[in-house]
Amino acid sequence: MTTTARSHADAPRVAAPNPHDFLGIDALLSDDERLIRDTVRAFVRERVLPQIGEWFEHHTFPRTMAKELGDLGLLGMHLQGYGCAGTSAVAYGLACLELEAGDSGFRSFVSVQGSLAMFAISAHGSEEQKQTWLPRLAAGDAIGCFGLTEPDFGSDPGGMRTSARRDGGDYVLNGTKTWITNGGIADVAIVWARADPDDGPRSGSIRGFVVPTDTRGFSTRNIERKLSLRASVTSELILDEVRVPASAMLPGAEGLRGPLSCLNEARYGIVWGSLGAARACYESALAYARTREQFGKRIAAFQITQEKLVAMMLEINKGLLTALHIGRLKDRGEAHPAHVSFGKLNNVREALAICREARTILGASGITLDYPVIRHANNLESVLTYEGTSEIHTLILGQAITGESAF
Ligand code: TGC
Ligand code: FAD
Repeated sequence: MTTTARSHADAPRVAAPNPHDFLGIDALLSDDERLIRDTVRAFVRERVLPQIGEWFEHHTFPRTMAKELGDLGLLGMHLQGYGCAGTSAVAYGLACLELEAGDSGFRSFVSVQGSLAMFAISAHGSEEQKQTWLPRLAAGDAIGCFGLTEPDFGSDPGGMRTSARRDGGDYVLNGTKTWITNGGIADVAIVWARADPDDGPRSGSIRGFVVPTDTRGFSTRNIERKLSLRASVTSELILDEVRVPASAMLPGAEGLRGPLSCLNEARYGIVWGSLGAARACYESALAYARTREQFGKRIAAFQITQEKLVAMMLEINKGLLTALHIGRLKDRGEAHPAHVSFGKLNNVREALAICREARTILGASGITLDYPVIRHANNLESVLTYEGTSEIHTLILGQAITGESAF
């Protein structure tokens, strides 16, 4: 039997793949999803990209942006009621993607406000807590933060020492939280504490408290000299005999399950968001390679450059399919936390590799803020660590497939 090689002329006439959406994933989205995606993309192009280099350089997140993000309906957008937009998980993921194509600091702001602070109140709060805080947080009139990590308990929050001592009709909070996004600009903090500290370490019940940041004894100290996520405020929260009424406790969250349920939401946003940073770096490297000449040729014509660009394009498309699949599972109520760990581990790891590789294509130009690549690569170092390090997500997945806990 003889075989005849098919030429391109024999192939069915289909459009050549788009280098910016190679697998045509756009076609898998609904009109509503594309509209939200395009709206956020335009916002990032007009309001974030022109100034992000300066904000990153000056280590600042402009507080006025909270209101703009609120006006767009992006804060707590996947939550229902109380001024929240009530979108699908996929739409929320697409917004995270576009925001992080601008800068991880913007996606972080939206993650912490919507998926951590607001979700904690929405899922576990009392009616009074919801009515007091959710509309203001959704509008961007108030800023929220989420205090879980402590100086001695990062990956292992179950060991936390922050305490909530019952005193008559009040609780009195003592302890220190650290690495808290938005801490220094927040109006309200969700503080996780051990509510019966006299029972000893690891016992007792972890509870969440809704703490207005102007409560006496509550103070913050910003963490300076960060070389990553510079367009984001990261702070210590110091709680020194902070007295709150018992009604400040989140009634629906008891044990470590409470804060971890919030992390599922924020981790999900990162599954998408990290690919925004990766896409921005791929596009920057592709554009640069098509114009930069060395040895009398465009560097895009060198095989090694092409290999790098192709590897980036493959991982972005694979990552997007993963994100979309997990998003559709989430919208059907079928996403397990381990699915989210799959996406967070894979997509952040690949996004960071893409940003670093993109930096090499830009040569020396790649190390400046004139191009986005080193900024994104530096940001993703934080993203790899927060919301569960890559090692912790590996162990979550290891446990899911072997049944053995190796923490
Ligand atoms: P473990 O015994 O496994 O679990 C304790 C209880 O929690 C339940 N659970 C979950 N519930 C909901 N969602 C999840 N993903 C859950 N994972 C576990 C579990 O069923 C159990 O429930 P119950 O009722 O039986 O008590 O707890 P462990 O102490 O062994 O820890 C497990 C581990 C290591 C996975 C967990 O501690 C962990 O995820 N560590 C990583 C910590 C982390 O991710 N911190 C993030 C801080 S916030 C942040 O980084 C914000 S950055 C924001 C930004 O700027 O974008
Ligand atoms: P550690 O837990 O000390 O880990 C150090 C190393 O040991 C890591 O490589 C880790 O993977 C590894 N390791 C730990 N345990 C194991 C194990 N069992 N097996 C194998 N390896 C292990 N937290 C909040 O609560 N709220 C926030 O808003 C917030 N925002 C943040 C913003 C930024 C910019 C950053 C950088 C962090 C933020 N965090 C926040 C904290 C973040 O969640 C923690 O940094 C993270 O959980 C890791 O904790 P750690 O830094 O103490 O590292």
